[in-house]
Amino acid sequence: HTAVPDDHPRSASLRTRHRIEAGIDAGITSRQGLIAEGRGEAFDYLIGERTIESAAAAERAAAAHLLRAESPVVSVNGNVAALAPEAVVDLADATGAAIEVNLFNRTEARMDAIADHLRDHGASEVKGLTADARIPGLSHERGKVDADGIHAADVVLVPLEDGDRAAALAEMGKTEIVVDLNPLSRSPQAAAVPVVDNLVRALPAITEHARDLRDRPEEWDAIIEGFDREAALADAERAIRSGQLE
Ligand code: PTJ
Repeated sequence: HTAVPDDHPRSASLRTRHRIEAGIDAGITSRQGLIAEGRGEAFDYLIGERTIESAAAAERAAAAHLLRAESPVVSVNGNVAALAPEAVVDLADATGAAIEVNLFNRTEARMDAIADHLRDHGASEVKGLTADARIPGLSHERGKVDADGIHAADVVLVPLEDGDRAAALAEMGKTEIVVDLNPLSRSPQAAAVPVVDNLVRALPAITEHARDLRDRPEEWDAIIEGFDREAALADAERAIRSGQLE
């Protein structure tokens, strides 16, 4: 690839796109991941490629949820692994969450490539390969999870989740944190905490809040209860429709 010039007005977004292409070449990202990236870029453009205030509030609530949880898990798919492997490991470190690879289009080759990639970026343990439990209501391959991972988790962060699986996890009674730039998509609609922000901004922001809140457990409940998911979704939709780009 030719390098993306820093002075290109959309250099950050072009660099992100190259990471997805590299993820496909490395056997990490699915070809459908390219389509997902295109949709994400379109919404990010409309929201002004920034973290809106209601998303920042969601990121703080997400951090409080992960810190308060008994068994939090961060779920990783082919797009997340390509875009932000360091940020996933950093977030898991800051919150004590486990990391589990969980794919929409599951293949053993991609599972292994993603687990290796995360370990190369400092993950000490990567779950998802055992696949000894199921999410009820999903077809065999799509429902596979680890018994001591997502299946047992009380709080799951599922960035860029498919709508069916987001609904099935919510149905299992899990507190779901979803990162998705489309506020109308079914996954953020199913989430206790919808984070309408780009994954590459959202994960480091949640980590920063977690580091800030880690030693102040007395504040977690109020932050969680003070977060209004409906208001956050409505605010994101308003930001997109207003078209006031920065
Ligand atoms: O690796 P796999 O097999 O698990 O597949 C992963 C993808 C993402 C391909 C799969 O889950 C999928 O097809 O997802 P969808 O249905 O395309 O949904 C992806 C959602 O994420 C869309 O609503 C996009 O707008 C949004 N999105 C894409 N990129 C980003 C994003 N949201 C936040 N940050 C992004 N970088």
